[in-house]
Amino acid sequence: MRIGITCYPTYGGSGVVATELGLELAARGHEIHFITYAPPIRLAELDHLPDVARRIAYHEVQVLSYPLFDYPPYALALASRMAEVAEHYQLDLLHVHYAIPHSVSAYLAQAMLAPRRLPVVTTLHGTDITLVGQDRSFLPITRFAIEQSDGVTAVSRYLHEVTCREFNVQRPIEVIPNFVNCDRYRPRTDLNDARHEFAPNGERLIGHLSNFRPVKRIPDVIEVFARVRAHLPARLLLIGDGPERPNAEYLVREKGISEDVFFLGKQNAVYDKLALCDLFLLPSELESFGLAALEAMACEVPVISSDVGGLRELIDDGRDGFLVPPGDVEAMARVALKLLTEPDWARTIARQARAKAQSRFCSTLVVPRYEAFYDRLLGATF
Ligand code: GMT
Repeated sequence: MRIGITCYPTYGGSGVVATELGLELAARGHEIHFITYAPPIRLAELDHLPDVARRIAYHEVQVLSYPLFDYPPYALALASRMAEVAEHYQLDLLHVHYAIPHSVSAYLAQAMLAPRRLPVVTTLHGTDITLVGQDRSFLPITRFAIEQSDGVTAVSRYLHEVTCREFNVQRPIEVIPNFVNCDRYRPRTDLNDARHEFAPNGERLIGHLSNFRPVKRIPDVIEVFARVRAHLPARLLLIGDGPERPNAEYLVREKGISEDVFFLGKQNAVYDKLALCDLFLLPSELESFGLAALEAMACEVPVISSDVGGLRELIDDGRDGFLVPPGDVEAMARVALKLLTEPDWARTIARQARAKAQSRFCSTLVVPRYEAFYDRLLGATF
């Protein structure tokens, strides 16, 4: 199949899922065309995947800047580019990730090409529904685009429920969970040098990965780490970047723990860093899925996350990870200390986490569900 994929190419779970899906589909023989304003961050993986690279193209969306346009009309530029690429490369369908504004642009592109058929799939990821989509100014058009898409998927049962309830959407929405490539995200025994760099005296390593927005509750990560560090030698790896980073840096200085906290910024091969960790923290206010937690689990790293949204579908509390009420840093620090001081128990949890990732969320299991979904929409087999 020839598939056009649109997403936010910057750091964020929806862009990561869209890019990983494109890589997986290309590896399975499909031709993938990314249509975005910048190359999606994880396309850097293509440097290691020459066979996949020849089935992937990137089409940049340029937005004209003109003094009259205080708000350059990106959604329109995107729609034009989608229609152009779809026509020129004979795309079979468009798959957009994150409803706003991508599903509206795809709807316009489809209308521009009529009567040629160009099915549109929208995947709902999270804040497009839980936050942004519920802003009164966005709600009607988001609901419209969801209703008009030929196929809609949501990344968790939780998100499916919220979409139906808050948007009063009647149409079918298929839950296809996020996934991880279990070959790249795996436990590692070859990282001793890197481990030594961050923990030269055998300190315990705690990790966090996000786009550093307020919903991620970065101050909780730092508070939990400070409490753990008061009891045992530990270091914190903060992977990612975003608006909360300056606050986080300030907090770390205030607490006098700068020497033990590494702000690593945006990273391409996050699996190289996740696999170093003894523990991963995700104390978010809300997560419709919590992709970073799944990536840590696949690397055989135990996760403590907040007990919210789609994380409840990912983690079995006390079996393959831990769920604590959002904001309860005391509980999170207690579980963290127990895990770090009882390595046999931590190893059991970590192994179960990896087993869960492999048996339920591995790309080899989930990507065929997208293919089957496309197949049903097109009414043909491939
Ligand atoms: O983080 C967001 O607010 C938006 C979105 C993104 O683009 O990063 O993240 C959402 O989609 C991810 C991929 O499906 C999920 O793993 C995240 O849980 C979800 N974020 C939230 O629900 C806050």
